[in-house]
Amino acid sequence: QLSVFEFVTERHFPRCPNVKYTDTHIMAQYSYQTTSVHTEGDRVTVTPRTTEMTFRTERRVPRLGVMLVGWGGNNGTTVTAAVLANKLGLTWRTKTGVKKANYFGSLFQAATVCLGSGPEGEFNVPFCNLLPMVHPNDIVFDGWDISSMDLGSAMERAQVFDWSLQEQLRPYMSSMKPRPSIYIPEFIAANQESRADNVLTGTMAEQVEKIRADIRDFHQSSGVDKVIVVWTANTERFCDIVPGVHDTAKNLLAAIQAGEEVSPSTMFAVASILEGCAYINGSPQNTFVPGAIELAVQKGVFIGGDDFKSGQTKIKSVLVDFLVSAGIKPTSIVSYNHLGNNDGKNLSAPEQFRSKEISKSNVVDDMVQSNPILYQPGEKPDHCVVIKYVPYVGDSKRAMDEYTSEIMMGGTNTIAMHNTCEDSLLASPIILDLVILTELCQRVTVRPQGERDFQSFHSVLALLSFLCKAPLVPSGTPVINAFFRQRACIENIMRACLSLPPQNHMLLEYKLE
Ligand code: NAI
Ligand code: DG6
Repeated sequence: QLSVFEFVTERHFPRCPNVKYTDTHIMAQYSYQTTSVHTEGDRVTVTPRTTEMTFRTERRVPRLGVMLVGWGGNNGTTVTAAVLANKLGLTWRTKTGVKKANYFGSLFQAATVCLGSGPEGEFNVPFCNLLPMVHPNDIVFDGWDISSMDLGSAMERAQVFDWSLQEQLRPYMSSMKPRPSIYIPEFIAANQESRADNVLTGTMAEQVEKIRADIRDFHQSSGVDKVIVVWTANTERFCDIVPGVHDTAKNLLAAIQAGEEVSPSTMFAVASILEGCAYINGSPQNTFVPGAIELAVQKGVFIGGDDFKSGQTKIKSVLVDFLVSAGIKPTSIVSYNHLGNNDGKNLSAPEQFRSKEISKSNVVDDMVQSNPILYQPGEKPDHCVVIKYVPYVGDSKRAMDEYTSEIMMGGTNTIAMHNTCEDSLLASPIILDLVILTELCQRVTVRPQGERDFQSFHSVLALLSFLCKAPLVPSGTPVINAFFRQRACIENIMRACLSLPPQNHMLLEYKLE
């Protein structure tokens, strides 16, 4: 599969001097331009800087295996079935007509990038054509669940897909069965206990070893080249970070041996990292305790999270950015939602709700802090998050938001919105984008001028921020929640891999005489 740039290079710019295609790599020379700001008292010094770099991207797209923790849940079954439906090119009839499998909601499969412009206007290409990357149809799935239900029945339990589509998928889905998983009841809501009929026994250390063996087994038996593990199991309560237990990699490994308090999601993270597999946390809990982060850095394995940014929070990261960057001052944000799926049931317990409340609430911080004209130091809008469990609506989540802002001369602007949609159909394309982007990042290395070796991205893969409610970033680096900044980061890094300048939207070529 040719990337668009290869197509463009061969057809239109046959002698592009800055990009070289070898049999194995795309080598791109890149001038990284930044602006460094230094303050001393009232004096501000602004210095433009340019760093020359080489971006190197491996061209061979591997066969990717994805292991989902919580495979039998709504997200797990939906993403697996959606990929299957796309792969098989399924269509199905509903009361509004015939529907066809697609990947709407996926940045890479359903969004485009403007490569540039010419006499015919702007030239947009599918995001996935920029660089060689995994196609979701080629992903092989496996996973674990504390519920033993096969994926055909679990898909029915999820009530996400139309019945006629389920009927077509069931023969394939029913043959998939989740592997037994780690279950420590106090981390998820007590109301989940009746599901837990597929659980590992033994010491914590033995259970981590079993998960590692499962990863190796899947890797070998499926014939995939690499495996990425994603937590899409129930939201856990936060784990207290105890010095001597969770603070370093060594202590964390010792704590697992000693059977101290370590959450199942952290145990999965440890198992994955020790197997050299990237691990993504799709839920809000603090899986990545300092010891898990240190372990990932030591082993050079990517980790990413936290909490898929799928609906209400995604809109928030657009809307608050719009308001603050337009000079309007949001003073109160109230986000209410109700849903009736098993996620909603689990979140009806206070400790699990608290994890979600935290990840849904921090999303406006960077935008507020960016504007000291509107906000005094430490000042924030009121921000209230409510989640209610209403079984009848199932996976069809209803979200209502009210944004109140101060406008000119004491005026008030209130925006209210209502959003209804299937939660798992929003989350599934995000799961795909997360693993596809993580896999791509495993094939990109960068060498700053003057250095001998190519470097990988930091193990804490901040590039995934676009897809996460509470982005995990390396210590000391800025957390960006604003939607378009996050998207531009992905787009511009991918452009850098092709030696293309960042998209600056200046369109000067149309603005001069
Ligand atoms: P779900 O409740 O349908 O699925 C979770 C699955 O995890 C269940 O099948 C459960 O049996 C299983 N499970 C629980 N503990 C486990 C363990 N220790 N090991 C293995 N399996 C375990 O929930 P859903 O809707 O699939 O969501 C999954 C997670 O993704 C939740 O934490 C949710 O908060 C999060 N999320 C969902 C979004 C969405 O739009 N659907 C967006 C953002 C996050
Ligand atoms: C209700 O808030 C349940 C949650 O799991 C959310 O549906 C999920 O985290 C998506 O959140 P958001 O804010 O991106 O729509």
